[in-house]
Amino acid sequence: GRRRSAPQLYCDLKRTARVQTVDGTEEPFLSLGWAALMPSQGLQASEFQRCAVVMSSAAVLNSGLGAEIDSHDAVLRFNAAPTLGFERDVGSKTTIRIINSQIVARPEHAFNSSSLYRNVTLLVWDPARYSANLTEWFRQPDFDLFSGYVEQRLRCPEQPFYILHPQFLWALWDRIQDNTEERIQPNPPSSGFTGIVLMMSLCREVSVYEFLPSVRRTDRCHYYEYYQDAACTLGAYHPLLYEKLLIQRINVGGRDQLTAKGKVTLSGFRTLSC
Ligand code: NCC
Repeated sequence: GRRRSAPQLYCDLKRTARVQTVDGTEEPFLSLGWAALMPSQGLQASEFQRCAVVMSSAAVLNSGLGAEIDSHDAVLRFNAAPTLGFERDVGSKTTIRIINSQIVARPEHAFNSSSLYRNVTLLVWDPARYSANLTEWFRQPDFDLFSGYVEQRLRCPEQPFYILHPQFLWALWDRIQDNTEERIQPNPPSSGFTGIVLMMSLCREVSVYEFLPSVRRTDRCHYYEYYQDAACTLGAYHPLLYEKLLIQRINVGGRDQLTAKGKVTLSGFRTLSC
């Protein structure tokens, strides 16, 4: 792929990376009667003005960004990232949480009892093979998200809880590959990148914190855990480095905001004339 200009990248993303959730109209979900299981309101029904996306990076520690983050109309967080005890740096508001299928499937995350996953809009994803059909994926997900999903829908039908469509994830991957000369491994984008594009489609303006690291960058992985692994910031399984290069190209915020706050500002798709 050849490198595209920032306006081209915005328009490519807006046109091709439409947020799509599993809605029960395709097999195998159609025959399984999942249309009735899905939330009645589509995800796209929510619209926000200013949104914040808070990465789980340890670089956010000692940032004092909590109040700024909470001033947004909606805040997106990831996986098991808590706010309790970290309010000064990450804020306390959570509107949407994106989780990968490990959170639902692995007992240590206590998905059915942890308060992290209640009272928020929840989106789960699982890596299907590139261009695998939904039936193959349903039979053999990376981690079994489907049983936990059904249980949670029945237990808590009022909670907006969606499964991200693999086609959406691979459309994002295509955009990342388009923006680079190198051949990227066909692994799905990180939850972080997926969340950024989701918010670009729901919000007028998106502030992203500690995706592109600030001066506080560190080899420590998460703000809420002690282990060190540089791959968390640069990527091993996910094409994280390439995701970050793309986001850097479409940042409309200042350089000082990036260095001091690890903050990137992006325009929502609604504001683009393309
Ligand atoms: O680590 P994770 O991601 O939950 O982080 C959420 C998103 O924040 C961005 N990030 C994180 C740490 C860091 N130092 N720099 C960053 O930029 C990334 O964009 C990341 O997506 C995931 O994407 O779902 C991931 O999930 C974890 C793990 O499964 C969950 O935390 C649950 O425990 C994955 N780690 C492992 O499986 C060991 C990680 O690879 C991706």
